[in-house]
This record gives sequence, structure tokens and C-alpha cells, in this order.
Amino acid sequence: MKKFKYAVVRKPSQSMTNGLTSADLGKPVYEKALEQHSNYVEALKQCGLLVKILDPREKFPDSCFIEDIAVCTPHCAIITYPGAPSRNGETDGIEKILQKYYTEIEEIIFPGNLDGGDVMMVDDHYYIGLSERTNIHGANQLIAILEDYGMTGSVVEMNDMLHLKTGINYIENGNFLVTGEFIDNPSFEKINQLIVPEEEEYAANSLWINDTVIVPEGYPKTKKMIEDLGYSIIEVDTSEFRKLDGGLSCLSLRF
Ligand code: CIR
Repeated sequence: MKKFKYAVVRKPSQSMTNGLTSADLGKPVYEKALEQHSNYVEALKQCGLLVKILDPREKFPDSCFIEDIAVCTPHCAIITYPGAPSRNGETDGIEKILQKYYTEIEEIIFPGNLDGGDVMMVDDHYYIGLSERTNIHGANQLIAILEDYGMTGSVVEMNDMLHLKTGINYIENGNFLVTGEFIDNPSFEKINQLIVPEEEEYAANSLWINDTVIVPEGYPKTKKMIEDLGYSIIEVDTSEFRKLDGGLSCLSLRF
């Protein structure tokens, strides 16, 4: 099944070594991050996507995590209002880029905060995590926009993780990779949960694209679980992005 046609990514900036993080894994090595990023782009291309690569922005150390600045639906794109003050300005210029692909572009406005990493698309429904980066104003604005275009949204209470998709991701065909606080979250009681073991928690952020699942390198149990379901797998090493709490989904917009 082909669902996505395009991806937009932003090359990491040298300033990424000063990116936000709660991980205690040391600073990313820039050269290594660039190499991993280019392998990631190759993986997206292998999944059949046309990839637009944006220039690095030194002013914004976290700007390679482009997923957070927009929500791209089949009907419209929504420019977010990122919840971390150091990331607010990252949305500058994204409208012009998205206009090449979309005629309908909406935006989240103050006092709404919303990070794209908190938004999980499941067909026409969007789950929105109320994290430290996404508030109820942002979530409600997004739900109203989605409804204008015939889609729906609902909020998910959360306590521990950075973003919703840090701990739960939809890999289509009714299958969700789930870990940590989301295993027992009432919003996800009725779904088909593929439980990612605690020691492989990071791999819950694996990325479905057109029937291939891109999995972070070094998480064999999760990889096998996904493979056993019949998906094709591409492994990409994201160790340098993990040092900044970033995973595979964070590094692109896909639509
Ligand atoms: C941040 O804290 O904002 C970045 N260091 C990591 C963002 C990861 N993005 C995502 O999960 N969508």
C-alpha cells in the first residue's frame, strides 16, 4: 500500500550539540549525525518517497527534528506552535515550503502549544498527547481544524514521556508499537498492542512508510516482532539523535 509520497527533512546543524535533552548519553557527534541523517534519507527514498532536504539552521539546535513543527494530513497541513521556547522560531519559513505541496495550510496559535511528535495519525483519527510540549489549547485547536476537514482528534493524558510518539506508534494494519506509560493508558485499551520491552523502549518509535517499517538499529526483539508480522524492515542507526531524545519519526514530515 502506498500512502505517503513525500518527505521533508532538515539537515542537522552543528549547533545540534547544544540541543535539548533529558538523556544522559553525552553530546552527539556532528559528523556521525550527518552520516546517520543521510542514511535515514536513503531509507525514506527506498520506501518510495520523494525527499526534500532543507538546509541546516544553526540558530535552532533542535531543528532537524522537523516533525514537531507541522502536522501533515491528506487534506491540509497544520503549522504547529512548539512548546519549547527555544524551538518556537523553528516554524519560520515552513509555510513557504509546505505551499509547494498543499493548498490548505492552517496554524496553531498562542496560547496553544503543540509539537508534531505528540500527534499520532491513525487513518482519519489523530491522537494528541497532552505532554509538557502540547497543551489543551493546542490540542483543541488541532481537533477543530481536523474536524473542518472531515477528520477527528482526541486527547491522550500522559505523564512521563517527552512526546506521545516516544512511546506509541501506529504501523498500520491495526498494529501499534506500545511501551511504558501507554500500555495501561485508557486511550489505548482496545487497540492491538505490540508491547516493546522496557530495555528496547526507544524502538517503539519505529516508522511505517508504505509497508516498510524503519526500525532503529540495535533493538533485535522489536525488529523480530515487527518482521514476524510480515513487514519489510530497514534498520537505521540513530544513536546521535537518541542523545537528544529524538527518534526516527522526529526526523521527517511525511505525507
Ligand atoms: C526536543 O527536546 O525537542 C528535541 N531534543 C527532541 C525532539 C524529538 N522530537 C520528536 O519526538 N518528535
